[in-house]
This record gives sequence, C-alpha cells and structure tokens, in this order.
Amino acid sequence: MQSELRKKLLDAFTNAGDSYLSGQAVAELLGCSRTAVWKHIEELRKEGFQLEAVRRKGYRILHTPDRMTEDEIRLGLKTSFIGRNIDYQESTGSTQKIAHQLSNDDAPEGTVVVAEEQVSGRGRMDRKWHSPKYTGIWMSIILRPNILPARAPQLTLLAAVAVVQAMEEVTGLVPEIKWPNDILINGRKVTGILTELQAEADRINSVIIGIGINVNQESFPEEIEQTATSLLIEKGEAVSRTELIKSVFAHLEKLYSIYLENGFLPIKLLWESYAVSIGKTLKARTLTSVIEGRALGITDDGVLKIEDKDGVIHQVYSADIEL
Ligand code: BTX
Repeated sequence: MQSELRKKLLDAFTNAGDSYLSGQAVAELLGCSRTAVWKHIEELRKEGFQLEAVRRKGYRILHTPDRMTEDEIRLGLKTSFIGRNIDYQESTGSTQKIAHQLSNDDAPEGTVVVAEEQVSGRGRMDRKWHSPKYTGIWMSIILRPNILPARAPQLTLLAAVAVVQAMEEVTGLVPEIKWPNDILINGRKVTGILTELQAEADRINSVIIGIGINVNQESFPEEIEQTATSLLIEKGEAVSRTELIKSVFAHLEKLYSIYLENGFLPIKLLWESYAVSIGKTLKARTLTSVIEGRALGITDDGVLKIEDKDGVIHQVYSADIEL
C-alpha cells in the first residue's frame, strides 16, 4: 500500500505537469522534511522512474517505467474514485479472484486489482484468457452500484464503451464492439470483458468487472493467432499501458456517473454507435441452440434482439456471436 506521503507527492507531480517541483515547496506541501522528500524520490528512481534534479529549480519526472504500479497509476490520474485504490500484483492466478476477496473485505468502490501477468486468467464459462507478462492490461474493477442484480449486464456494456473511448483517445485506432463483451480491431479481438456479481436476490454487494486488453504483444499462441490482435500490432508501435489504463478509468468514471444519474439509455446509444453486429445477419450460439438472423439492437437490459427469417424476434442473454 502506498503511504499518504507518497500519494501526495505523486499528486503534486501531477499538478506540476512539465514544471519543476522544488524540494522545499514539496516538503512544505507535504508537511515533511526535505530528507523525507528525497527518500521518496530515491524510491521512485528504484522503481524505474527517471527524475531530473536541477539546482534551485527542483525535480521533474522525465520518464516512467510503464509498470502498472500504484505509483505510476497515481501519477496523472484524473479520477476521484476509480483507480485511487490499487492492488498491484507482479504475477497472479487471476485478478478476479483477488477482487472477490477484496470485495468481501469491504474494499471501497473503485478499487482495482492490476497484474503484470496472470497465470490462470479466465474468460467466460471458464475459458482461458492469455495474459502474458508486461504486455497487456489485466485488471478487475470493483463497483458497488445501488441497482437490481438483473441490471448488472448493463455494466459490461458500459465498460466496453469506456475501453473503446480510451483506446480511441490514446491510440487513434477505431475499435468496434461485438455483443456482448468483445472489442475488436479489424475483426480481431483486442479486449475481453468478464463481469461477475456478488449479490443477494434483490441487492448487489459488488460488481467485479474484469478487463483484459492486449496492448504490446507482438504475437499470440497458435490457438488464438488467427483471432486475436494487440494495439501494437494494429498501430505498428508500442502503446503506453499506464496511459491507457488511466484513460479507461477516466472514461469509466464519467460513464458510470452518467449511468447512475440518467439510467442506461445514454450508455445504450453510445454502445450501439460502436457496435459492429447491429443491423447485420449473424449466428448466435447459445448453450442450447443456434439462432440465425438479423441483429436488431439491444434491450434496456443489455439483451440482444435477433429477428430470424420467419420474423420471430429472439432475445439472447448469453451467446457467442459469429458474423
Ligand atoms: P471470452 O470467454 O469471451 O473469451 C475467451 C476466449 O478468447 C478464449 O477461449 C480464447 O479463444 C480467446 N482468448 C484467450 N486469450 C485471449 C487474448 N489475450 N486475446 C484475444 N483472445 C483471447 C473474455 O472471455 C473475457 C476475458 C476477461 C479477461 C480479464 S483479464 C483480468 C480479469 N481476470 C481474469 O482472470 N479475467 C479477467
């Protein structure tokens, strides 16, 4: 866990932007000695931050290591609660598992578990999620909305919109959403989202949104080689994971507050504007059947509506979609 002093120091660097922060000014701001400031600066250096120290001017951050640590995420973070409490893992089984534990232990809303690597990352229905070290964003976000459990799938769609907006902002690429939870670029999967609930019959304790974003992988294992892609592959250059994660947090927080104030409609309209499947003919493979037809849109519950060739409208709650 970050100390309060470290948090304040990183917030001061955030506010300073490209300007220098003088040791004296920081010490006064933080209410500590200059030696304490220097100690924290040295610790940041050990983490891989490159800091410039200029006499009579002070310190400035030149380069960050692009690790998903609390320190690096805090620097430049613009949210008020999402990502303000970070649980950082160098390597773990699945961030979902830790997030469930933290949620049980009353972790505050907006707490995020981030891992550099997952050795048993999971997708829907216990499928595997490939999460190699230092190349992607593997994270689980704890939200505690005061909504009925049946509305929880809306948050998967909301999260997908947040990721698409962040990707557009940071990379300039234009991703599309494939219902319900895949984000594609040029028809290949760049992100998967897995939403899990801790709930009673009529009350949500927490929604745990797991997001896996392929950022800087150069290649994929054979079984997903034809279907997966990364931002590096699509853009032709590496993308800063920490810049992207902070942008996801900012968009998510904004959309979530719109959702809590105005309901699902504004989110639904945004989602549909990014959706690749709407209006198209597709196949939905559910656990029990295959439905073929034209996707009409989604309902207010996030359910996909498909009209088959006989004009019958089907409501699909969970399926894999083939376009
Ligand atoms: P999904 O069930 O829609 O997708 C899983 C399928 O996607 C796999 O069966 C495989 O075919 C393919 N796949 C596996 N890894 C990748 C990858 N890196 N890129 C593209 N395709 C892949 C999607 O489930 C939900 C994934 C959520 C992952 C996050 S990561 C943080 C959190 N922790 C955790 O264990 N899961 C979530």
